[in-house]
Amino acid sequence: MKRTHTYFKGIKPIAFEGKESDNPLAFRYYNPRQKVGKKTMEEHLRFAVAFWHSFGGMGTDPFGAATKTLPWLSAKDPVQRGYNKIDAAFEFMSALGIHFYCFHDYDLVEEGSMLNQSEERLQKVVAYAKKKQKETGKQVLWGTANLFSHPRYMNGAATSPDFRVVCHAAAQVKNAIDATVELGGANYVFWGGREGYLSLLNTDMKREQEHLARFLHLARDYGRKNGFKGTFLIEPKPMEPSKHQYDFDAATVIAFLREFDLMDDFKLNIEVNHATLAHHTFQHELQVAANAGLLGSMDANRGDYQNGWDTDQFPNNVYELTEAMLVLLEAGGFRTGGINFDAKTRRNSTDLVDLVYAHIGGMDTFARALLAAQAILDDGEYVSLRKKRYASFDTGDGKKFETGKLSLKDLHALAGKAGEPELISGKQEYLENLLNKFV
Ligand code: XUL
Ligand code: CO
Repeated sequence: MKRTHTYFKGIKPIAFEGKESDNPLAFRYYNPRQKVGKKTMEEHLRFAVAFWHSFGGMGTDPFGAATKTLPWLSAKDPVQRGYNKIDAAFEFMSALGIHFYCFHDYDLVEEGSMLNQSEERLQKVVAYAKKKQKETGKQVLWGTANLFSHPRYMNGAATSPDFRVVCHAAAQVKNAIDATVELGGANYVFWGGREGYLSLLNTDMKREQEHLARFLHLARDYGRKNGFKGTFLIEPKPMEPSKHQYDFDAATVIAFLREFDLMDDFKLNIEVNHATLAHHTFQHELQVAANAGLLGSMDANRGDYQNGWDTDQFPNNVYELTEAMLVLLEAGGFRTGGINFDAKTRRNSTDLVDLVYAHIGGMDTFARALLAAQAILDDGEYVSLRKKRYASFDTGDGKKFETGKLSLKDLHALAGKAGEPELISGKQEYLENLLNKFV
């Protein structure tokens, strides 16, 4: 069962060489052990690889067949393919110096034709992954169940109108939680691509959302009873593949968690391209989650300014990620979460080394953003300008308003007394330039 095969031939461990380096197979900014504030870069960023895109993505799209040859998928036996995929992933993580990975149940091994066959396969591959983790120190950032690919989920999984489908989804989640616990995973994710609807004409939305809440309670109870001490994460997305997904955005998910009493166990996994599909910025979604104390983890990628779908490209926008890193740092950073590259190389990027370039680029971009954000916070002007904007609430009547000591009538009286307030600039361009100084 053990393999010593090399899939990424000729790729030596990627080293930090500094920003003057011409070596395309080196980091220019990501220097894992460099201190940024109180933590090292690797402690801040906690990068993870995504099994589905990086070791399962073949380059198919709705218009065309696979373009990529993934040598670890060439074995005849599905369990052997699972072992080989794990070998490839661990080899890749070692080369990049990435310590975490994320998986769906059926990324680890293909689903069988019967539930018990799938379970047997999964247990074998999980045992192998556990052994590899022991040998290498690599860890699971999060596990999840694929509740969207199989045709049975075409009407939803936990929200399917067919109870038999809900049972299948539950079985998968039970097994995926077991796998996550067995592998010591720090988080368990729910992304509900099919938990939503295509048409209200055939949908009892209220009943479906109650089923989703019931399902999450059962999963939480099972996990807690069976040794899962990590964080449960919900990953918002507004649409695709459902026309309307119930976990639309961070605010919607937080309201749902509050309504159904799930706030103590669940946090949010915010994905860049999901935020932009919801017509928000990534930093907006992070801030909404942070304000509720629910900023759990991130799925890193980027959309496309012209296309309106989930293109899942690797991140490369330092300016935008600097804003995101400001939110993360001000919220105190990750606890159990991290940065999972839920991103894929383009369909015509067909060399294996393209996967290495993609991750180097993503990691360097986040490293630059982290450095810039920390420098902005250390400089302090950004923080003090924002604080100053609210200075009228720091003392006097403004403070009384904040502490609930004034009525609407009191405010009316104060308005009459104060006269028309003078205009105070929001200084947006000044702040944008300030950010630019540090990126
Ligand atoms: C889909 C997506 C998923 C989740 C895990 O848009 O982001 O890959 O991250 O199911
Ligand atoms: Co994702």
